[in-house]
Amino acid sequence: MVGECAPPEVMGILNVTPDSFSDGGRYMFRDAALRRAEQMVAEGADIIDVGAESTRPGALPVTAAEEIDRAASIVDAITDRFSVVVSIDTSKPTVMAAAVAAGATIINDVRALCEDGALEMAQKLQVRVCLMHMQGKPYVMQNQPAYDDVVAEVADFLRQRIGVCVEAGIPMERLIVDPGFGFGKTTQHNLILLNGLSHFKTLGVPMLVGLSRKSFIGAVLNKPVNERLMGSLAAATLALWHGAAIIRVHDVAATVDIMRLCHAVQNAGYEYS
Ligand code: 9MG
Repeated sequence: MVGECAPPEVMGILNVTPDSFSDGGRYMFRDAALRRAEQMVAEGADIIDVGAESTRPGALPVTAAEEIDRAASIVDAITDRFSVVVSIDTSKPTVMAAAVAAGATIINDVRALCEDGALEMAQKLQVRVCLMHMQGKPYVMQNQPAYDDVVAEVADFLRQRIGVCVEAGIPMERLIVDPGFGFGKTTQHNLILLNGLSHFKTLGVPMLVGLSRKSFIGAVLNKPVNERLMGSLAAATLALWHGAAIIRVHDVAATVDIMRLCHAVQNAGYEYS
């Protein structure tokens, strides 16, 4: 056997928004959010990603105060009760600070620290940061996204953001990248990205992917959001195979199973001669 690769991690999605695309409103209240977090931990989640502003296409923005109000006490309660890493899904510096003060140790920023003050705040907080690619802004990002070469352009953007972070004093060891499936991409762009995902290993930092229940899976399978589990698992399997280190999902238990199987195969020890 050649060296064992580290087991991938499963990040469970905990939306504390009234309008999240597939579980809108259900986890709005603290007790319900905590029960959901407890369930995901029991199912094997390594990370819980708490998000208080929906990033689905067409979603309206919320204020920083509203985001802090929705997220900080939940981050605090999760880190108090459970032995699990918590990430905060936000682009706003004040929300980053409040969530990290409450116990979050990863910033998951779909805007890759491009908002005013975000880069400086992430550097100051000294936690891990996930830099995601998005073409356009959430409200309009699905209005005719265009690329000459989606894999190369997304990778170039992420490489440039890694450079900016390192320059600002955030070391490579704290960085994670994410090609941003569904964020300013057509179905075809998403499929090409998934097929070309191993290219992102050249960036030299771990890769996170969020594929769970996304529209391109629905478009290929012609299935509504509540019937996309099998498609999501197939997409996650391919992503793991192409080198993803963290998989962001709604369905934790099923993803933990496919992740364990992929990891076992990847470490089985056969080499082509
Ligand atoms: C918040 N959020 C929604 N989808 C996402 C994805 O694909 N990746 C990351 N990092 N965050 C996401």
